[in-house]
Amino acid sequence: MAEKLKPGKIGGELNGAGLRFGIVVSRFNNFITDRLLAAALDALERAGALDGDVDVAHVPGAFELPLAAKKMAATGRYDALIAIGCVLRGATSHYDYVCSETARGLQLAQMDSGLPIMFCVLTCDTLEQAIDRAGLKSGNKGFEAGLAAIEMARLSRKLRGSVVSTSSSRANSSSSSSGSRATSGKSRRK
Ligand code: INI
Repeated sequence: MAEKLKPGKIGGELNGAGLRFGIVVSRFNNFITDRLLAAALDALERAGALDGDVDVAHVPGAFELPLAAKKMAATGRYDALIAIGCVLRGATSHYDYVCSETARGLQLAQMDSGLPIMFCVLTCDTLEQAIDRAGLKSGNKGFEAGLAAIEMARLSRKLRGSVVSTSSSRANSSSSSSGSRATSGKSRRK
């Protein structure tokens, strides 16, 4: 019988100390986005992030989040970003355009920059649904985004030029002088 395969684990620990975070938050529906922001900051603080390591930028609405996130990513100052917004369905198709372009733009910014960007944009049919997700029945999506940002920042640091310790890489490093570096070790984000 074959032995059980033991895959190497690459984890993103929930330790925010020494990481830098950028948060971009929409003022539209700020009754909700303020609560998401407070919970995201709470998650970062509880996980050890420091005051000077977190910046918050405000934009008018969710539609403006992707450009601001892309510009924050381009500064090279951050380990992860969190984009916070709340889009509520109205009587017209405006909602659909704002939702789809915001999601698409944030994913593009993330993939172009190589920087993790958390999607903390509520897309709800009613205000009640949004309230439920900003601290009531369904928890707080801002807190979840804060934790996800830390995990992705840690994981990205590991995947960016670090030694991944697996049983096979340990075996290789003992038989090869080049060791098991996944990359050249340069600190490029992509
Ligand atoms: N922006 C939001 O963040 N949430 C909304 O619910 C919303 N609605 O419903 O219109 C909204 N619209 C504004 C949009 O994001 C832009 O700020 C605006 O179109 C200017 O570009």
